Amino acid sequence: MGCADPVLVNCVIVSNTAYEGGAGGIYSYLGSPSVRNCTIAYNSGGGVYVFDNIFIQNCILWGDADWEIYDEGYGGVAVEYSDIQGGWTNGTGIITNDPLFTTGWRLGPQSPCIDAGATNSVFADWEGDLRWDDPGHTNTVSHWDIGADEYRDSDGDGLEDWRETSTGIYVNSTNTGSSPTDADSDDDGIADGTEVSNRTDPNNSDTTPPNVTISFPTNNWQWTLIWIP
Ligand SMILES: [Ca+2]
Ligand SMILES: [Ca+2]
Ligand SMILES: [Ca+2]
Ligand SMILES: [Ca+2]
Repeated sequence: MGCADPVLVNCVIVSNTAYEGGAGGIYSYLGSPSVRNCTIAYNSGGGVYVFDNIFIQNCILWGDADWEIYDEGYGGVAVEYSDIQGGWTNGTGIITNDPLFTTGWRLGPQSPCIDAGATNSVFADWEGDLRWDDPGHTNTVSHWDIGADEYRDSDGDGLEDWRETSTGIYVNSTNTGSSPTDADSDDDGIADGTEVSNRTDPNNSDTTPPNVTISFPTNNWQWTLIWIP
């Protein structure tokens, strides 16, 4: 970006390559861009190059080769509530923990970026998930997540909304066919996430995990296996 003041939101800028004098993520020259809720990761040739000014808020900068932020020093680099590998010399609310990405550069369930960003005008994430207060995480700052993705499991069944595709047909753990607003899609008393973990179909009440009881007698040389289907 040259001589411009754009606002970038919910951008996933990953795995790009830049050569000498560039930046694989964002190259800012003679401008003052604002970068909010973006994920900039695993680019080569640097994450963000700043000639003069930039404002970075609720962003992940992780795994970029050469540097995460390079400040040429002719202006100001303001950073807030972001996860930056190796940290940054000044700023507010900066964390340095592995963001624990999962499929599609989304946040995994144990990501430190969940509920650790600041409230801003980016009310939905890159795939349309509304920013929300995850009941499984204590708010570090607000209920906004850091990065382009909002971790969201609306029905609390252990499967993020994006995995629950509402088709009624289970394909795999990233296309479960179950409902993102019904924790037990087939009404068999077993949560969708538990069914996927147990490799049963969350859309079919006929498939339930076996109830297995193993008892060990005290004589130590025989044992009994009881399977209640
Ligand atoms: Ca959140
Ligand atoms: Ca999401
Ligand atoms: Ca769910
Ligand atoms: Ca079920």
